Amino acid sequence: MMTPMRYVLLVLVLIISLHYILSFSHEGYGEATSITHIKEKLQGSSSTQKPETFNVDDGLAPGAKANATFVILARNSDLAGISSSMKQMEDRFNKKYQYPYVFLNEQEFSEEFKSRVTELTDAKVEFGLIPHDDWYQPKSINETRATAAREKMVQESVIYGGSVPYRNMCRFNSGFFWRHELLAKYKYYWRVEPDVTFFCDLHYDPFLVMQEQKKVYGFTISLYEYEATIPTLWNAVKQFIHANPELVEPENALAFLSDDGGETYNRCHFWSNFEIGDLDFWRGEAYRKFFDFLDEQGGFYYERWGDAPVHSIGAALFAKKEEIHFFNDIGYRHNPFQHCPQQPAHAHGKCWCDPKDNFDYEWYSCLKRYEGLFK
Ligand SMILES: Nc1nc2c(ncn2[C@@H]2O[C@H](COP(=O)(O)OP(=O)(O)OP(=O)(O)O)[C@@H](O)[C@H]2O)c(=O)[nH]1
Ligand SMILES: *[C@@H]1O[C@H](CO)[C@@H](O)[C@H](O)[C@H]1NC(C)=O
Ligand SMILES: *[C@@H]1O[C@H](CO)[C@@H](O)[C@H](O)[C@H]1NC(C)=O
Ligand SMILES: [Mg+2]
Repeated sequence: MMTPMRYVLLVLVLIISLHYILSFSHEGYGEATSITHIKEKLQGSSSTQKPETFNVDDGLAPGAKANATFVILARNSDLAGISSSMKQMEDRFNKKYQYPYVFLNEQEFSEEFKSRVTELTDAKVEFGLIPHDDWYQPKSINETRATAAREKMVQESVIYGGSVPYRNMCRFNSGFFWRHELLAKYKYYWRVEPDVTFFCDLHYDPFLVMQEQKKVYGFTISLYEYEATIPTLWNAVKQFIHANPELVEPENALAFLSDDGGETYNRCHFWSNFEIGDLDFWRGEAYRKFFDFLDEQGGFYYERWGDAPVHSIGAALFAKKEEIHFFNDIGYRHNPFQHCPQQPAHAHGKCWCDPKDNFDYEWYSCLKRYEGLFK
């Protein structure tokens, strides 16, 4: 039995020790980076070692270190799905790193949207309006032909085959998001979509991987594109290469895209709902000219060219294959596929996905072709 007097004493002792420990973490933010260090301090350790400085794995907030931002294209109606994705991003990674967010929309974001997403993070959040011509179907598109193409795709049950907004989105993501004024001050971006899942704690900063290893494009899932959405895309690509051979990188990743040296497209692409990339790569001469050429063909509207194959073909042709990075330890799901890290990454990231539910070597995955580039 504890007498009231003893109880009061115990509480007092607890308060005093807590105060003592806290005073250390205040005094030496850069010194008391771990329990071990705090213990050494309490024991009056006479260690002459230099105090540990921050590293990305110490659990304290170092703040954004790379020139980078999240980019989220969204409608006001995406608020619930965006909140879910963003909360996970904060919990799994960004509460330690504090990278800013840029939201883009062809309509004004509502006050509710802005306040709800802003309260999910301590980092800076900016909201941008997309310039009219970067989003809407260009005047040069023959609407009679575009309408007929959409109707045919609806009959063939092609996913989003009848949608103009979806086509606007694909064209914008291919050729315009990286030109938006709110992104001008950044070099790297991480694209996030509504209703995705991040399964694992990230113990490092992927933007620093991009920066330090000079990567230009990072992915987690790769797969085959629906043929019906891109029937003439590869012909256009071949025309572009023929007219601009000097823009193609000699150490490219063409073997990821084609099994016959470029004659035909095997439809492999990186799934662009997840991307960590170098904005300056898209801004560069090769990709910019490539996009402009594709845009002139009208295939974003006469077919339904996706930003995933367009980005992937651009990255594979104009970057070195070593500059394309597989973020194997980022557990990620966008319905209906997921990448679940295998051991030991699974345990290291405290991932909550089932390691057996992993798209990497399913028949519809292109990961083996990516890995084949380095064999
Ligand atoms: N502002 C705006 N954003 C859009 C529009 N359509 C799609 N988006 C965004 O563009 C991205 C891709 O759209 P999604 O609808 O997720 O397309 P998807 O990933 O191919 O398909 P599902 O996720 O399976 O529906 C998401 O970030 C959407 O929020 C649009 O008309 N306006
Ligand atoms: C627009 O497309 C339709 C259908 O393909 C074609 O008949 C028409 O000539 C085109 N119009 C112009 C101005 O090119
Ligand atoms: C960040 O990157 C952009 C694009 O490369 C560049 O213009 C800008 O100066 C960079 N900012 C800093 C602080 O390095
Ligand atoms: Mg999506």
